[in-house]
Amino acid sequence: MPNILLLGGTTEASALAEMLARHGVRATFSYAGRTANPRGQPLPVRIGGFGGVSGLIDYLRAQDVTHLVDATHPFAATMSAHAVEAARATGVAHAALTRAPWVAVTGDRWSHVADIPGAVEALDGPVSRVMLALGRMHVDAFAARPQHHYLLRFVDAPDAPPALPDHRLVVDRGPFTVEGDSRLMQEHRIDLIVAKNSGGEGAAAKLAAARALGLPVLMIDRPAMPDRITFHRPEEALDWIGHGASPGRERGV
Ligand code: 3Y8
Ligand code: NAP
Repeated sequence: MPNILLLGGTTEASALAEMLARHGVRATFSYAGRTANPRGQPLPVRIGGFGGVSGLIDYLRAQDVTHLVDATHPFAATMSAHAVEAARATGVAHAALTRAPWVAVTGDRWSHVADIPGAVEALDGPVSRVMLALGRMHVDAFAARPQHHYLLRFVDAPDAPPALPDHRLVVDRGPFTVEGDSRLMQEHRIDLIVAKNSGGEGAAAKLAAARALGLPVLMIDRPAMPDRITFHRPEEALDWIGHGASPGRERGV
């Protein structure tokens, strides 16, 4: 009988959780514990890190997991690397469920940087009004560019004010809408949007809003990922689980 560990935290992970629950597949949904009130799931939920690769290996063995589905965000590179390594060490079947990167379309004014430091580097210009749609974890890096006015958007209110002298903070968890993001950009007279190339729909509204308003976007490209079976639609992952993906098991003796 399959027993799935679903590493979550994205719209696609929540969609797969719904399908697994509907099909009565035994599965556990896992959050890192980054947010105060993560969305409820129709599966048993565990919250918090595993304790590195070895912790994850122990978990896979102790829970007799047969399939590990990594549906974490494309920027959750550490978790994804651990998942590949732990699945290989235990022989547990492994697949990623992620979304294709966004590509610029007519009307988009994107420039690309490789990572957060690259985005900080690119902001060395004159004073601008910057929408930093990157969440809370990397905001301190932008203290190196204090000249700008920043519009920040976090999932939860921070314990201490962000270390940016001139900022406004919006607390909102998304998924977002084009109308809402357009209104936000106009209200705050935004000149530039900084975004991660997350893909998917849940974070795409700001790109459509920027296009409609003719605003430039500084796009942070996603980190490289190890080679692995990768699905882009939850149905494909369900098929893989349901149709004879031979449940990988540690070779018992
Ligand atoms: C904790 C689980 C669902 C999943 C919803 C998606 C959509 C809304 C868009 C902007 C961009 C950002 C951020 C974002 C989006 C979805 C999805 C997505 C971006 C939750 C969630 C968890 C997190 C963690 C959080 C990070 C932050 C990133 C905010 C839940 C809501 C910027 C990424 O405050 C913090 O510490 C937040 C940290 C990692 C990135 C960062 O660097 O700060 N996501 N987001 C997951 C866990 O604990 O395991 O609380 O319900 C999930 C979602 N966030 O089914 O409803 O699918 O991507 N999340 C980015 O993409 O750029 C917001 O503001 O425009
Ligand atoms: P990360 O940097 O790749 O992971 C750092 C550590 O967090 C991992 O080594 C692991 O701790 C723990 N972790 C991450 N995801 C986990 C999960 N689903 N279940 C249990 N532990 C997890 O990850 P991140 O960028 O901080 O993202 C954390 C979570 O937020 C992920 O679930 C991701 O899907 C979600 N999210 C992230 C972003 C983003 O922009 N990064 C956007 C939307 C949602 P141990 O080493 O102790 O096991």
